[in-house]
Amino acid sequence: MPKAVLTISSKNYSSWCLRGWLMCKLAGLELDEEVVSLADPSARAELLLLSPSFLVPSLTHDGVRIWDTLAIGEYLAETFPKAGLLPTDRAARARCRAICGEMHSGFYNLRSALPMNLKAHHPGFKVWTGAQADIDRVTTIWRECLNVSGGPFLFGGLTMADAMYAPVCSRFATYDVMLDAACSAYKRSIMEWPAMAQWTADARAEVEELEELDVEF
Ligand SMILES: N[C@@H](CCC(=O)N[C@@H](CS)C(=O)NCC(=O)O)C(=O)O
Repeated sequence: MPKAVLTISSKNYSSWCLRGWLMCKLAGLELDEEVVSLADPSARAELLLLSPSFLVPSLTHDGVRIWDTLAIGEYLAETFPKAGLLPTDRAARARCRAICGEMHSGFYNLRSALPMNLKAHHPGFKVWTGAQADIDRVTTIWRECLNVSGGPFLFGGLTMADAMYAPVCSRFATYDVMLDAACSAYKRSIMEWPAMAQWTADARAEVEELEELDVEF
């Protein structure tokens, strides 16, 4: 079987690519990374062939192409059931899917006001009320999950939910978001997850910069 290919864009800015890539690492999938620059028109034309939505990440594995992060997680969980992308307990599995769905379809204010930028650090960043409401909901989810599981990850061991919330941890670090002890410890565990540390190091070495996301706050 040919090696899997994950099409991604910037490691510094693309939070969905980070999620998809972490899910592949969790599944133990050996893959080649195909990096496309979304600013480049010829790369966009090529991407259209790989990802009908124009969006990345897009995974090609065993003749199957999947161009949505949540679908990538579900595909990997189904294809590699022993990898633990979903909890084994039925109720925990349902909660895991629910919080992955919440991340996938919500938190618009948080995502737009605090864009992922692994190279940046904005101490004293002023969070506006709309984004704060999203932060409060995220930290409520984390506290509830960590209380039930005992940590260190949302469902004890790593699952696809941790991949979904990993870019939020990096945003909290970038924008100096104040957290309680439990959420801080969770953020630290995610940032120290070796796959996350590897992605972060790659992102910091990346040359491409998007001016609109590198404004001074
Ligand atoms: N719902 C999609 C969202 C993917 C997405 O928005 N990807 C961004 C990069 S983080 C993208 O490809 N944007 C296209 C562009 O910038 O032209 C998923 O779950 O994969």
